[in-house]
Amino acid sequence: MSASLGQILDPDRIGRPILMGVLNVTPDSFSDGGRFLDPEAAVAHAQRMIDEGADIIDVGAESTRPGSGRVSGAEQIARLRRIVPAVAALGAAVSIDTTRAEVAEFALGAGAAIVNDVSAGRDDPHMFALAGERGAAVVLMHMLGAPKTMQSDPAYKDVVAEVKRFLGARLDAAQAAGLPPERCIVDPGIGFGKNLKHNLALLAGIDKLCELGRPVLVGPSRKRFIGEITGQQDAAARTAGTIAACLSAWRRGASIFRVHDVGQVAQAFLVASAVERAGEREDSRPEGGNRL
Ligand code: HH2
Repeated sequence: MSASLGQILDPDRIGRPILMGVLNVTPDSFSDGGRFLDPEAAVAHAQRMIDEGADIIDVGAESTRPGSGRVSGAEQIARLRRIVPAVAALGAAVSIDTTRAEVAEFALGAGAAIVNDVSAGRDDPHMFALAGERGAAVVLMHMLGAPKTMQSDPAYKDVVAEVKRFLGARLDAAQAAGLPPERCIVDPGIGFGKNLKHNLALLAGIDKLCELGRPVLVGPSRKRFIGEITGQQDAAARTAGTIAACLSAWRRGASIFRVHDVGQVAQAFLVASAVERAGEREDSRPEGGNRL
């Protein structure tokens, strides 16, 4: 059962976590580049992720891995042209992972409902106004610098406070441009201008980001910091570490999880949710009652 846009945007929603499956229509993404450039392979992968429990399919045509270069709007649209309408027809919400308003405009016209903007509206001055006019939701993500250079010695005094301040300022900028905060989701941008210590502090500090009053999305999936902890060099083999990061963030209030391995993450959440529910039932029993 997939979540509605209203449920996705509700910061007070309790219950099943929302899973955003990653569909990279790129030749060079860090863990799955080149696998889904072909429209048939892309749509089949989207269907597989929906069957496994994805509520949202996040389609992107530009890699933002550390060191990556830019892809023009026209090239992104060419990669997406057949894929976005076909994925939208599958029934899950579609989000478009782009920082360019012309790409977002194409995708919203082809059935997408969410813009996932890793620049939080800083790359393209038209992004917020476009999303505001079209009734779209927007993910505002924190990034220090740009993908080309962001991992060269990132520095913060207090990473959680600085990321929170940035996201608060971007919520204000969105509102000023006609995009109400009720349609925004915030994201600390795991791996975007952050070292291992910064990523861990942000995952541990999700409760502070929840104070912004908006749903918090996290995208730790397969990222380098997991390899730094586990020693796993193969990005596609970092699922267990991804699950651990998602569960920790969930316990601290994150509600949307951008992941590649939807089926495995969904199973982990089913078990963790069942344990939480059992704990709540235990807690609600009267003192001294029969606990068997
Ligand atoms: N991470 C990636 C891309 N988009 N969007 C949000 N909101 N949050 C994230 O953490 C995030 C994101 C990087 O992952 P991936 O898409 O797998 O790699 P690439 O950028 O190389 O395509």
